[in-house]
Amino acid sequence: MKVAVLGAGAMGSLYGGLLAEAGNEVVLVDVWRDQVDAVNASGLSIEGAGGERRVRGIRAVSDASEAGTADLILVFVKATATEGAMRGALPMVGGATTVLTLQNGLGNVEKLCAVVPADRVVAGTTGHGATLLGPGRIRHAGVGDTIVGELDGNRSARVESLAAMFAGAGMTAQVSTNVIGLIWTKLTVNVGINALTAVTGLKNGRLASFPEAEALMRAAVDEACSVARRKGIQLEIDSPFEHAMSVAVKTGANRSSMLQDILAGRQTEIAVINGAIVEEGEKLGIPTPVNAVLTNLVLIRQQTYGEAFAV
Ligand code: KPL
Repeated sequence: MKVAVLGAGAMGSLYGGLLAEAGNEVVLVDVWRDQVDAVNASGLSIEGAGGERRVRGIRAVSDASEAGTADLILVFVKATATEGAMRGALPMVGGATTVLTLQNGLGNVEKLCAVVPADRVVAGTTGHGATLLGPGRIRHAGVGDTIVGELDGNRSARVESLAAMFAGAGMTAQVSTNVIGLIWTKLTVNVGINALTAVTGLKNGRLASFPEAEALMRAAVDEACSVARRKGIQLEIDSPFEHAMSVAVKTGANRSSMLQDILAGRQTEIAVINGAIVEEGEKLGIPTPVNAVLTNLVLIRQQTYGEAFAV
C-alpha cells in the first residue's frame, strides 16, 4: 500500500516508520524542512519500544505535489492545521485514495470533509505515545491500540484492510462501528492527561504519583463525560477516569503531545481538547470549571513563551 503521512511530527513519523518497516511504500509530508532533509539523508531513527533502529527506504517531501497519488493519506498534523494541510495535500488524492485521521481532539473529521468528499474519509484513534527527539529521530514511548472505523459505522472491507495493514506492522489494531464514540473516548483521555502535563511539566506516568493530579484528572474527565452523555455519545469504556489513568501509566515514559508543544514553544491543541469541552458545555448549559481553568492556563502559557518567571 502507498501511504502518505501528512504531518511528520512524533506520531506521524512513528506510524510512517512502522509501516515502512513492514514493507509499505511510505512518504512523509511536512513543511518542516529539517525533518524532511534528515529523513531523506539518513532515514528515520526510532528508539524505545521495539528497540533502537534506523528505518531506511522512507521518503519525505515538503510539497505534496512531489509525493504522487497515495492509496492512503494518514493525517497526523496538529488539529489546528487540519483543513489547510488537507487542501495542500489534494495533489495526492487520486480516484481511490482514502483519508484516515488518527488525530487528537474534536473537529478533524468535519475539517477533512470540508476539503474531500465525506465518503473518502475514515477516522480512528491511537493509543501510542511518541516523542520527537530532533530531526529524523523519535522515541516510541508508549504502546496502545490503533482503532479505525467508517463514519457511518459500517464494517467495510476498506476499514478491515486498514486494520490488517496496521496489524501487519506489528500494532494491535481493531475496527470500530462507533467511531464518533471512539473519538470522544480518546478525547476523555487527552482531556485528562494533556493539559495537566502541559502545565505541570510532568511525563504522563508521573500524574499517577500525585493525589492532586489525580483529583484534577478525575474532575476534568467527569466534566467531559457529562457533556458526552448529554450529546448522546456512546463512550467505548465504562470507567473513563480509570481508563485515562491507565493510558497515562501505559505511556508513562512519554511527554504528552501538548507538553512537547509547550516545551518547543509551539501552539497547542488545547482549543480542540479541554477547550472543546468548555465550548460544548456552554452550548448545553453544563458547567465545566476544571476544563475552563486548564484551558486558560495553557492559553496563557502559549502566549507567553520566552517570558521568564522574573519579578
Ligand atoms: O494522545 C496522547 C498525546 O500525548 O497526545 C497520549 C495518549 C496522552 C500519549 O501521550
